[in-house]
Amino acid sequence: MDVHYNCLAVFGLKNYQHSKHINMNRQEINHTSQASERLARLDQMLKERKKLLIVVHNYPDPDAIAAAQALAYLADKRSNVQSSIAHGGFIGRAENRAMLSELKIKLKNINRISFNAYDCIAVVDTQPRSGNNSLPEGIQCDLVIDHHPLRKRNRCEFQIIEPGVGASATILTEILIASGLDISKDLATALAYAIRSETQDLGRETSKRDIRAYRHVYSLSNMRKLARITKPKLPRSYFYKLANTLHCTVSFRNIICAHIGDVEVVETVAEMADLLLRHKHISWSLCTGRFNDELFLSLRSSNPKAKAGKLIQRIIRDRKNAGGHGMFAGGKMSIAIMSQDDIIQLEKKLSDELAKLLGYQNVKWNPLIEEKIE
Ligand SMILES: [Mn+2]
Repeated sequence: MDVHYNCLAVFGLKNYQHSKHINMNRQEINHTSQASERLARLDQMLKERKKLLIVVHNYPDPDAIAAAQALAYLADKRSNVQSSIAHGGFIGRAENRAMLSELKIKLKNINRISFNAYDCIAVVDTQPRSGNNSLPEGIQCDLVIDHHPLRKRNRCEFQIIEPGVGASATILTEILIASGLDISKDLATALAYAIRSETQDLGRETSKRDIRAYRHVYSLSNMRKLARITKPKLPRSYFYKLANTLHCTVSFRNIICAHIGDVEVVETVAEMADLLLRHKHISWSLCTGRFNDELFLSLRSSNPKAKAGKLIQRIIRDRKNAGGHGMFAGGKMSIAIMSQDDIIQLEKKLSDELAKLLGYQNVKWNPLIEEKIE
């Protein structure tokens, strides 16, 4: 594949298209030339810069981590620019922790970053001034690479925002391929895991470009590491939370909800929302969890035409702190000054609000599991 992409640069697009040996359609060729243009712009932007700060979202997921890692690699190899990757939360989910340790990825806490030390700032898998990242308001961002719907117009030098793509890692993989650089086993493994997990094994909001990028990086991956990341050992607390979640889950028609209370690991909320969506008769799942005076929400739909990102903004009536894709979205609300009873009321109201927005009246929630198995 590498050779093919290099041909494009050497012989130009026209010759490339007429080659009988290369099995690529016009659309693929367009995306390949788009990736080459992006690479050229990236090189141009990083010229004469020394240090790049890559900001990802708080509690970053594999897509954010791998995309940032790929950008850091490009900056280093193409422009001799060194990068730090920073986020404002931490990483708790076993799979994501395994990804960091197996692939030796280092992330920094944004609170420890002195912004003056960087002469270029990128935001990856999120956008400036959205509620899920900790880039301070006053800091000018130079580059955005994301696949969430456009938030607000940014005055940044270069932005790639493509909601039609399943993963930010796909956008970076295409640019990496266009660069002709060797992709190390660890980086390929990170990108493969990112695309796989972001798209729920290529089943959720997956474009042809995601599949093509995935095939490329998967073939270069370290399979043993990929297996250890995908199925890591889990702590006892995980099973405890899983049991609790199942016991507090309720459903009505095609909607399933679980308000799982205090969580040690924020990512558990999204994980349980994904799990509950697998219920046979369900096409919407909502899960919430409390962490550090905030209530985190994850909304999922199995309908490719769903507008989960818009819906979650309506449920919590806040556009800054909620948003996402068509089939999966997240948000958060402050519960700092609320009593325990008020929080329980709020959680119940969120389920009712979801059902109402989906057109249901007189909603009666039924427990998923009737009683404890003794
Ligand atoms: Mn993403």
